Amino acid sequence: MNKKSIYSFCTSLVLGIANLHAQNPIIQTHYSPDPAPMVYKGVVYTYTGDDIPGTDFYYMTKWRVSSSADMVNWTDHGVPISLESFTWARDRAWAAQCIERNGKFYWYICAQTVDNNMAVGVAVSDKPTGPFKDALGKPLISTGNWSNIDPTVYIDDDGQAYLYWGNGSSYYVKLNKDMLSYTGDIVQLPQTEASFGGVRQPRNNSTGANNLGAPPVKDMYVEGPWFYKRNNKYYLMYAGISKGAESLSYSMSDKPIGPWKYQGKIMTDQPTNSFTNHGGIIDFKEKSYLFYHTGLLPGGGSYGRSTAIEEFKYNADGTIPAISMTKTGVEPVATLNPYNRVEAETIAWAEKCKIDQNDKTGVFVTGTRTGGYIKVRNVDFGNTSPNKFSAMIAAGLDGGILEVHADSVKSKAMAVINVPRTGGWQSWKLLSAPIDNSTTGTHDVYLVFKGQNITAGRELFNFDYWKFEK
Ligand code: FUB
Repeated sequence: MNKKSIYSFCTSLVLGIANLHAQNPIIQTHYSPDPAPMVYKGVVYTYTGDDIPGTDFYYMTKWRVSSSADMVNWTDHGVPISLESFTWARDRAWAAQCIERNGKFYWYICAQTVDNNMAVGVAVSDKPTGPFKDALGKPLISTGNWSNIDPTVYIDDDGQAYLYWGNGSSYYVKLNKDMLSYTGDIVQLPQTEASFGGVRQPRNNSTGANNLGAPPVKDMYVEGPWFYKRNNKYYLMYAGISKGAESLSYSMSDKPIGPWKYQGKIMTDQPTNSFTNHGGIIDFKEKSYLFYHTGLLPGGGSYGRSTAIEEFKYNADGTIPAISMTKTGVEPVATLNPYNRVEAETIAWAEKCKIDQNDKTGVFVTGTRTGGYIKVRNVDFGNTSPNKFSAMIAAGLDGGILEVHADSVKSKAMAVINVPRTGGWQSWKLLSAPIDNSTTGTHDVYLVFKGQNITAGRELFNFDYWKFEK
């Protein structure tokens, strides 16, 4: 091998390995902007919006939630709330965050009101995945302007909850214990250089959100605050500005209400293919993670944004290092048990399939097509091989083939299910196949969709859940 071919061999090896573990964006079956992570009982929930590709503004209509216990396999819980859930909301289902208090979940959202302003509302549920209901039947924060977007909420150790939000300026109120009302005035934070790295120029209200005023500015608070406390320090991460697009910056304080001290940019100067960036930070299983969004999912862009995650380590003084955007994302922090029922919509990476939901089945995988697959990472088969694979499937037409592979779509199939016509797209049948080649230990599993003869180009079958048996 000459030098050039050795180089190209090494490059393809590196790229091959990178693609093998491509994990960003974390959801490929729909767009997932404005991620707001929440840790509850050993599971991370990610609350997002739902961008509509092809639009020319942020005209979203619903919010979604996914969860993971291992940071790489995300279970889609569908759309628990939409604009229809809030009688006062007209359009623009924008950034939101959910928090638990005393066993109830409060999902703070923002949307455009019937009088064309933006307002913050709150939906409540007994479960992190819903069903949620508008708790008030009216907005919680509605002061008749465009700045009432992007609520972020945190409950301090003394039980006092704070709601921050704002486009152009940030605001906060102290929430009451009911999480549905507040006491005291709405406070607007001073937009000083010391607090936010730059001063925002006056904005023109007629053009609405994301009007950044006259450049150039070093940095400044734009929108998308994320408020939290860690080791007695308070953090306010937000979308600042860098080279004509948003970048994530942050400020710190010793008190929940400031004064805030600008700390610099967290994520910047890498092209995200999106004007906005919006994120959240959590600690989970002794690791720290930044959730953010990019327009990098195929077909994406400023109005087709998707959640991505990077792991990072705080500096010893509690400051946050610069974090680079990657395609590989994060590593699993747990294994997945294939002997429990696994929802088909539990996905590390998916191609050529979509997610749908209805009242009877809940959330399920649909639109499966030849060449498509679902990858599930870090599946632990244990010391003895399973001997049976089962899948709950519905096919309104001639079905197709569902193959199960370990580690690669090209490996010898572990199991093959020939999917017949089941009598309708919601006529579910539990189909099973024996395990052909013994598999033990931990592997990535690929559930591969294939058509045969006339089914090759069509939607093949719907897929609700799967499991292995010994
Ligand atoms: O997703 C709509 C808006 O774009 C959000 O509310 C902002 O934070 C920005 O991401």
